[in-house]
Amino acid sequence: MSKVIISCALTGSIHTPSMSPYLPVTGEDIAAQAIGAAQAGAAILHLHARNPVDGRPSASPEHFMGFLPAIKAGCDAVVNLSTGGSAVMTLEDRLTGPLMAAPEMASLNMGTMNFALYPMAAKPRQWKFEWEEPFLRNSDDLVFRNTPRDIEGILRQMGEERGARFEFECYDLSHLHMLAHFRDRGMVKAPIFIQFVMGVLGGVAAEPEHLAHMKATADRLFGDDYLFSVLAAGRQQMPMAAIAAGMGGHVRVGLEDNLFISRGILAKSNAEQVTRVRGIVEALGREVATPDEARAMLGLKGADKVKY
Ligand code: KMH
Ligand code: ZN
Repeated sequence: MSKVIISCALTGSIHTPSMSPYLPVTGEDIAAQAIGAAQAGAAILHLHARNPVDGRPSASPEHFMGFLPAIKAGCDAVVNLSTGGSAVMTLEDRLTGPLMAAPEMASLNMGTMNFALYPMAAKPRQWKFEWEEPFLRNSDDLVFRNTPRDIEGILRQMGEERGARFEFECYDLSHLHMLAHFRDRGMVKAPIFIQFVMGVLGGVAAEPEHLAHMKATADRLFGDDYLFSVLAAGRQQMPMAAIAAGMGGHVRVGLEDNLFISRGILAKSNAEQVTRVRGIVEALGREVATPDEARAMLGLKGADKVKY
């Protein structure tokens, strides 16, 4: 089995500041936690931007630049910028930071879908900022837009024009077939890095039989041309990562997708989750890939080719 690429998703646009004091939202905290996650073994750092004042998801290039240079100076991990941003953003807004930065990797969401965060609003808590509760509650009437035309545009602008390669976010079987469609159009080239995204309310549930079926489908559609990673949101994060590693896959952890390190215990940093999943991977007898080994496996352009 290959070495295991550990991705870490540092902050995302799902959780809000009142949910955890350890969720990094300032440029300094995002950079420090990213470097810490790299030191713990993360080869890829998946990054969203936030408004440093109130932690609101942000598309602003200025907010991306609040951490990108420090991360580049502080570690050799691969930077993977989100083109998903937040479902409340327009596609144009979502792309402003990634287009400016021209990173080695970018996420690419393979279908329009519901992305329901509102169950998290139901839990009574003291909200630090007034934007948090409505942001969560209104996700019951929100569409996370990723049409084929949107996907084609991101492939062209981030891939063909800026040399980024992709973490293809597949939340369900239909997304695998959409990815195969773009491979058939000649717009997606091997090695294809597929993230099976599980446990988002709007996508496939984080259950082993769904993972087995997603992998069997990807095997049939992509053969030897793909690598798979698994991210499970919430409490299934580590169990599904363990199964993924046992199946020969790669893993993604991070506070973007899960705020806890164990039942009822908040993770104190992204590095804590990276350390936990590294222990699982190594206990299974596999080795963790370095950033340069990940670059070789994924055909990346190199950190010297980014624009920040
Ligand atoms: N938050 C993950 C469930 C993206 O940023 O483009 C999916 C994700 C998508 O990370
Ligand atoms: Zn993300």
